[in-house]
Amino acid sequence: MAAAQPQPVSHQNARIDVVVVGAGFAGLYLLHKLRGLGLHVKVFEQGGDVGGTWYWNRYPGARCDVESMQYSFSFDDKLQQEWNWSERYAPQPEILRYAGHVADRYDLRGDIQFNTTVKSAVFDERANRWTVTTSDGQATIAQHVVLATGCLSNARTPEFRGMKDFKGKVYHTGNWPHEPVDFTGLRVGVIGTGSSAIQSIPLIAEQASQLTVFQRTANFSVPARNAPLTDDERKSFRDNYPEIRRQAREDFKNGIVQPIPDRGALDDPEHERREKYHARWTSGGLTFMGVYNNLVLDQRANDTAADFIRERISEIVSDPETARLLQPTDHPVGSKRICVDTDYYATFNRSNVTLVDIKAHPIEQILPHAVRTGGKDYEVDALVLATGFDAMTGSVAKIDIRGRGGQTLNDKWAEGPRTYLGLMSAGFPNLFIVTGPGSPSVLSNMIVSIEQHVDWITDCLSYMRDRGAEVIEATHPAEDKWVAHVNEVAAGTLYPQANSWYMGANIPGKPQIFMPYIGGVGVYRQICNDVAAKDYEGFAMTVRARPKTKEAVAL
Ligand code: N01
Repeated sequence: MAAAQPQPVSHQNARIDVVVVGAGFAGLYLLHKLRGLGLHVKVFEQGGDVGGTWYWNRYPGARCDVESMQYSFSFDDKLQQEWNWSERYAPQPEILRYAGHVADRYDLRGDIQFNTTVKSAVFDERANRWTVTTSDGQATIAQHVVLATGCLSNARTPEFRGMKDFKGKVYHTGNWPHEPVDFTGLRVGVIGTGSSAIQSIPLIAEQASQLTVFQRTANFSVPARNAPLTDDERKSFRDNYPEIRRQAREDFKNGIVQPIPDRGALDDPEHERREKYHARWTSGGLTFMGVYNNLVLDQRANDTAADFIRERISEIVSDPETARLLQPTDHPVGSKRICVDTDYYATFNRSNVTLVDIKAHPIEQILPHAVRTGGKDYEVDALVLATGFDAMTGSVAKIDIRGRGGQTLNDKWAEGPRTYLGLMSAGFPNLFIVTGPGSPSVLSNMIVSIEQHVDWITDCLSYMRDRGAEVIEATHPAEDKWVAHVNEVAAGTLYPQANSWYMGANIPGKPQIFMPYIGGVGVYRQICNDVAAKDYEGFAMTVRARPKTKEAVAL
């Protein structure tokens, strides 16, 4: 086969100050804020519309696991007063409509180029400009690039022997078709039992004639207790939004307002502990992990919560062997993102649902109409891969990013991502990352973290402009110190014990390093604010080149 010819590249002439990659919630808010500074911004988005993760993840049952009254923008009070969330956890189509509404409300679409993938970004050290090349063959020159590419946006399809011979349809939860998928009367196989599978399995089971779930690792899941929101519930948020949003930013590690735990799990006698777990199980949602303040710190404390969930599983699931398989035993609860479900465990009581243990017997081969494991063939007409993402770094790694001295970001991150504050990586000037590795990102309510990063970046660009600074970059010593701090904080918790995507453990060959910052959004925000208040301590800024000299400013 002839090698693909390189596409000719043509240059866009319009002056662009900032190229933003991605038009999810981060890209939308960035565009709005940067325009407010009077900057010329161009957003490239590979999808056909705004919404990022909510554009791609259209699988049945997809909804947010953070309550919508909190998983929403806070930057404009009129927006949060006017938008009506219908349910406690809004379904994906509604969140996507919200993203579309934001784009229209602030008239953002004109500066977003859809169906366009950023291929490379190369820094020209003489001009102090990035050249961003896109799939349409254009090259855009910009002073700054902001990667708003999302943490879970690079869907991962494992290689199974014989996959190409499979005759039925294959779907990936992270890249679901736009047209409705009807499984009625079909034998469906789902591979994977993470959040996406746990949300979709109960709905697929209602349609399929037979559903076979291939599970490698059992996950902890708690009931969502989703329900329509009442006017009173909406009103109570709206009336108190300033304080609720402040608390989310400052008082809660994960950016979600919830009852504050005042003690550890072992401080209560067993019957009280069980009552508290029951109360959280009954009210539902992610806040189950917030019942005590040491569940992710102390193994014995964690065991009490894990045992409680395992008991609920054996209570719900009728077949003892299926219940046993569904009970996670290989990681502390919460060390992988806890799942939030509607009727997940009960679905295994249906006569048309079978659970297959592919830990004991890994998938040997995909046949034209079946999945073979443990020497047995499970016949399927369609396959759903709920196999997750190359998280946090995957989407960045797909772009050929070259900084100072032509170094690629992929080379620099070969042993794991290195950033200062999750915002910049040394050697890559004027390149920002929103919710990058080394920031709370996926351990938090993403919108809280997105707003914080976008505000910080916007303030930083405004500061630079006021001082005539042309270049900002993280210094190596500041980055080294931050990476060490991120690792040290993670090592003090139970998180690194799990083979999670937080650790990169789901991708064969990916360096295993705990990527998000566990210190909490409040602490982290304060650190970022302090850095800015100390004239961007740990960053170096360079003033605009005057005739032939460049003067590093001591800022
Ligand atoms: O992906 P996952 P996800 N052979 O990586 C299995 C967010 N999210 O899309 O654990 C067999 O969690 C894998 O098995 P194992 C949320 O943050 C949020 O479900 O590697 N199995 C696992 O069971 C979440 O954490 C929401 O042994 C293979 C599954 O596939 C994150 O996205 C909804 C395999 C992947 O689970 C990712 O969730 C959905 C192989 N080769 C997602 N490779 C909400 O807001 C992988 N697996 C509610």
